[in-house]
Amino acid sequence: MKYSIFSLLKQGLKDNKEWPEAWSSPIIKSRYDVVIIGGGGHGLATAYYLAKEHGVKNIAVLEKGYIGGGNTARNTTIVRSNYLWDESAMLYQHSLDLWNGLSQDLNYNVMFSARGVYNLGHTLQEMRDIERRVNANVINGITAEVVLADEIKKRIPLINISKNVRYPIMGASYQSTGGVARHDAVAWGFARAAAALGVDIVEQCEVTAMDIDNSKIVGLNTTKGYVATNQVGCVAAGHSSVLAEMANVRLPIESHPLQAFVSEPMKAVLDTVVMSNAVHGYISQSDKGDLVIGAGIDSYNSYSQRGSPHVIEHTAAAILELFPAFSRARMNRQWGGIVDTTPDACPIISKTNVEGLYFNCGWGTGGFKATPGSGHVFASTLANDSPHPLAVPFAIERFYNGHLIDEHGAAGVAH
Ligand code: FAD
Ligand code: PYC
Repeated sequence: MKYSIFSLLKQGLKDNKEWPEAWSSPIIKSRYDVVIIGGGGHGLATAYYLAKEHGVKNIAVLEKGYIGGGNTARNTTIVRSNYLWDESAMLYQHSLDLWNGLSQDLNYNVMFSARGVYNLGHTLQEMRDIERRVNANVINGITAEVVLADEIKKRIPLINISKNVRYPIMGASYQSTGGVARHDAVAWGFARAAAALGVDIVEQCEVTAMDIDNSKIVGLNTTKGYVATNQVGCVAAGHSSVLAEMANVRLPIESHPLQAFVSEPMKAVLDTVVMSNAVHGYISQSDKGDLVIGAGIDSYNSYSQRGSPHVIEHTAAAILELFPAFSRARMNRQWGGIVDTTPDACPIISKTNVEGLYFNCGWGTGGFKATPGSGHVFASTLANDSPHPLAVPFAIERFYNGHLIDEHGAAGVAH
C-alpha cells in the first residue's frame, strides 16, 4: 500500500482510524487443526509456512502477551550462518537463504541488511579455531574468510588493535553475507502475512495446561478458554520447560536472562557487526544510529527479563576495550530477555513421546538469525508428522544417544 506525504498527514490527523489492521484480533475458536504456542518470530514463521507451503487452513498462534514481546523484539538482531558443524551450518544457512528474499516474500520490509559480521580472535588458540571454522564454512559453501588485525583496522577505523591491552585483536572470521534485520518488523511481517492466509493470531492468551489422553494431545486450557486440537507446536523460548512440564516431557533446557543495551543515537560510525568472545561483548549500530551492545548470559537461572548490573558493567568494559572512542557515548536503555540454553548450544526441533506434541526451542542466545529457517523446517515437521531433513539431527533423542552437536565455539555469546 502506498501513501504520499499528504495522505500520511491526512491519516495522522484522523488518528489513523481508517488505516487497515495489519492483522486482525480474532475471537478464539473452540477447535483448531494446529495450535502454535508462542507468538515470537519462530512461532509466527511456523504458522506462516504451515499455511503457505502446506495448505493447513485452521491454525492458531496463541501468545500470552503481545506478538514479538518475548526475545524476538528484545534481541540485538545479528544474523549469520558461520557455524562449525555441518548440521547447524546447513540449518542456519537455510535461514540466511530465506532472509535474503524475506521482505519480498512477506511484502513487508524486515530491513535485512547484509553489512557483514566479524567474530574476533585474540589468542593463538582462538585464531586456530577461527581458521578451522572458516575452512569448514567454505567447504559447506558458506561465505567466510579469515581477516588479520591490520586489515580489520582498515575496514573499521574506530577499532582498537593496540597490543597494549588485555586481549589484543589478532584477527577475525568475517562473514560478508551476515548482518542485521529489524527484529519487530520480522514479527509483524510474519504476523501480517500469516493472518492474510487465515491464521488466527490470538494475543493475551496464555496456555495454562495441556489435555493429554492416552499419550495423545487433545486440547489446551488457556486464559481464553479450552481449545480442542490434535497438533500443538510449542515455540516458547525461555518458557519451553514450563510448557514441557505440563506434558510431563523432560527438556535439557535452562532459562537464563540475557541483557542488551543501546546508546543515544549518533551519526554513522560503525557499518558492520563486531563480536568478541574473549573480551566478551558485541556491538553494531542500528539504522537509527544507536549503538546496540550485548554480551553473555547472567549465569543464574531466572525468568526475569532484567538481569544484574555487574553484567552491564562487564559488557561496557569489553566494548570500551574494543572501541575506546565510545567511552563518551551515553547509554539510553537496557533490557533483558529469557533465553533457553541447551547443553550443546544447539536447538531442539523435535517430536515428543506425546502424539501430536512438538517442540521448537533451545535457540538460546542465537535464534533470531534462525527465525525464517526454523519456522520453515518446523512447519514441514508438523505438516508431515516427520522431521524435515534439516531438523533430523536436532531431535531430543540426541541427549539420550550422545549425538550432540557442540556449537559453543560458534555461539556468538558464550552460554
Ligand atoms: P520469543 O520471541 O521469546 O517467543 C516466545 C513467545 O512465547 C513469547 O512471546 C512468550 O510470551 C510466549 N509464551 C511463553 N509461554 C507461553 C504460554 N504458556 N502461552 C502462550 N504464549 C507463551 N539471536 C540472534 O540470532 N542474534 C542476536 O543478535 C541475538 N541477540 C539477543 C539478545 C538478547 C538480549 C536476547 C534476549 C536474545 C538474543 N538472541 C539473538 C536470541 C533470540 O532473540 C532468540 O533465540 C529468538 O528471538 C527466539 O525467538 P522465539 O520466537 O523462539 O522466542
Ligand atoms: O548468535 O550471533 C549471535 C548473537 C549475537 C548476539 C547475540 N547472539
